[in-house]
Amino acid sequence: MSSINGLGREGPAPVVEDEITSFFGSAPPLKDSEKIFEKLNRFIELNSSPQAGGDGGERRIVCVTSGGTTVPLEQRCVRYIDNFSSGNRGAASTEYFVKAGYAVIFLYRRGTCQPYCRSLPDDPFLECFEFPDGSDIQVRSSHSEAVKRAVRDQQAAVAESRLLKLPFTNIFEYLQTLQLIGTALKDLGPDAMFYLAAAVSDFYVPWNSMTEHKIQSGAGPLDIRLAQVPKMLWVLRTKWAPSAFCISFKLETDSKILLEKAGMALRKYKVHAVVANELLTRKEEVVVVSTDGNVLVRRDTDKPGSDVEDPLIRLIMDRHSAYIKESHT
Ligand code: PAZ
Repeated sequence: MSSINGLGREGPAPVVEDEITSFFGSAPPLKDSEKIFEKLNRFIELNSSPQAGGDGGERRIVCVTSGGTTVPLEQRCVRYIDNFSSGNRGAASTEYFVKAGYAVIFLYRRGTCQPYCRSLPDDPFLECFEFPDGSDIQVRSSHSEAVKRAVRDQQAAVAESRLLKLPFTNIFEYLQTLQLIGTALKDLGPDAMFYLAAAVSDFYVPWNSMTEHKIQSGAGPLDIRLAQVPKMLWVLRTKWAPSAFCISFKLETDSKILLEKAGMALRKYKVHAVVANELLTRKEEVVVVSTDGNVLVRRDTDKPGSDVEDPLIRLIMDRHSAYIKESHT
């Protein structure tokens, strides 16, 4: 599945504009794009006022991408190619960014892990409530602390305009929304950050070569030709938001090639760091690869329930601060 989805594949040389124009030109129009654009601009405006940062400065804004993109096989989609990503990395990172004072645009795959919901049971809505003795619905005492914390933190983040959630399902919606965010954040220059933790498909079926209706099984074995998704990271870095601080991720299952591939991505896309992780250990440790060298970041195993995102976000924030300082000198 992941090889079809192309996770971890090195892209071709920086994409030509034709490929990108053709990708966006043939994609189905993004639903509600005007509303999304308005929401984005309002969020950016609120966080760019001199009061927003609390200490006399503007608040920094980070776009966190999270979860995997699907690749539809039919226009009226019944079947699609997917990948493993749970959205845990993006959701956890969002919580730590908000805690550190950032405003977060959380671009997430529908149905994946959400910020502040990680400590809730798997089926939170049905598991968290009860009707004791036929009285009104209430939160089960066993879940009450976790639910209270989740509701309080999520509502505070939204009320203080620190969290804007934008959903996607397929590769078209993801890249179209990322483009809107990229161009909306352009004017923030180095104060904006992209933290691209989503697992993005490398191959797709172009919309205009996709069958409209459900593929029929009677026709025998299925041959599908997948086109390469243009490497939008390059466009993000050179056109949409060239001054933004940019962190990309690299996942591999073979530890022998992980750091080499992360280094190649760093050089090719000129991102400020690549977070390298292995499928099986991704919740325990990551390596931050940059031109300053490689830094191993580990979860604090002495602290029960700790996250690798806690030290990771602290490191990324320090790097972002240094970048902003450097950009102003
Ligand atoms: O979403 P999750 O917490 O299950 O996994 C996170 C991750 C492995 C998808 C992320 O850390 C990552 O490496 N994303 C980029 C994957 C890639 O395209 O190489």
